[in-house]
Amino acid sequence: MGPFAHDDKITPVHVAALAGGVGAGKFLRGLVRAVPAERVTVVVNTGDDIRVHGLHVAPDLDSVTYWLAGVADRDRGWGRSGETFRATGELRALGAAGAWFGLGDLDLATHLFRTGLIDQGATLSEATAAIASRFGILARVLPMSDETVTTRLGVLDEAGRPLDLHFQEYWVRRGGRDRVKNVRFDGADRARAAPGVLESLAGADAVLFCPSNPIASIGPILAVPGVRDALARRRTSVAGVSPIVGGAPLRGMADRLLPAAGVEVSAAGVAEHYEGLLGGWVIDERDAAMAARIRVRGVRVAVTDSIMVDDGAAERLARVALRVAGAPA
Ligand code: FO1
Repeated sequence: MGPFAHDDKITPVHVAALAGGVGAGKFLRGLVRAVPAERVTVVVNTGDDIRVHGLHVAPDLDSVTYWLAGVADRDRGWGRSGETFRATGELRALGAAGAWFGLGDLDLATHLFRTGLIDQGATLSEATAAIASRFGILARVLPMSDETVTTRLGVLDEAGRPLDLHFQEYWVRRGGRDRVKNVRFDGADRARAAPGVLESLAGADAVLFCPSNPIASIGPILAVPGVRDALARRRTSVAGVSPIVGGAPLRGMADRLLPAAGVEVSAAGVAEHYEGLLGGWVIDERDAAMAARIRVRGVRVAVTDSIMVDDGAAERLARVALRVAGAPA
């Protein structure tokens, strides 16, 4: 421990975090208790973004924003608490093409506002900053890129027919029932990292991988040119929290996507998938037996209770992650 008390917030640490959906939201609430929020930059996946009813919907940017603002729906995992779905109900009655995607009435305001700004010439980064500011968020929330990158899946349906689906069509419209054969990030090779992304990944004292889906959430961020190199160059102070506990994701579809990428569905399998990028890896107590397998790859391992039952648990987990990254707060 440094010269300051354990629970103070004056340790001068800057942290960058790579983030996706609900696991990231919970973790980030803990991180901004461990480190002053002004010193946290969150780089967010936009591969799930989709146009619905002419609106730019950015599920992971919104998840991060709503969780940090304390307005997320903890049980549903996405969207806002106290939400109603009257507009979506009406759109379904009208037979609107995109109405399979449930947009809450409060959430709709975010998409209307973001789309309006973008139509007037703002970048996604600028629109994101405006939304974060409305919610009083002190952390810097950055999309991974201002350019369009789209996560698409090659799947086989129940009859064995091949389909090519947007991530949201796979997960929401079709309920994740198809067998995933491959995942790709269309547009990633041409995309440029958004302003501040590569700078924060290079300049932070620690970079943390949130416990997010390694394929659908972290995968698109790593596919943006320059991101992998920025992490590999400072690998020793990069650490992650395993999203896989006891051989399964706590939530979501990582267990269906990891095998399609040839990755074992385990805390060790994900660490190996991030090989060359990680200096430290946090695994749950249930996976303690895997620590040696990860350590032989030159990665420091911390074993802890990683279940974020509340913000206090998330803060403890964030402190463990910072410590294993070599930047205790
Ligand atoms: N998930 C669902 O399971 N059903 C939905 O209708 C749905 C709508 C939705 C709208 C806005 C938003 O920000 C997220 C939404 N999600 C919905 C969650 C989303 O599909 C995924 O969980 C994330 O993209 C993964 O991080």
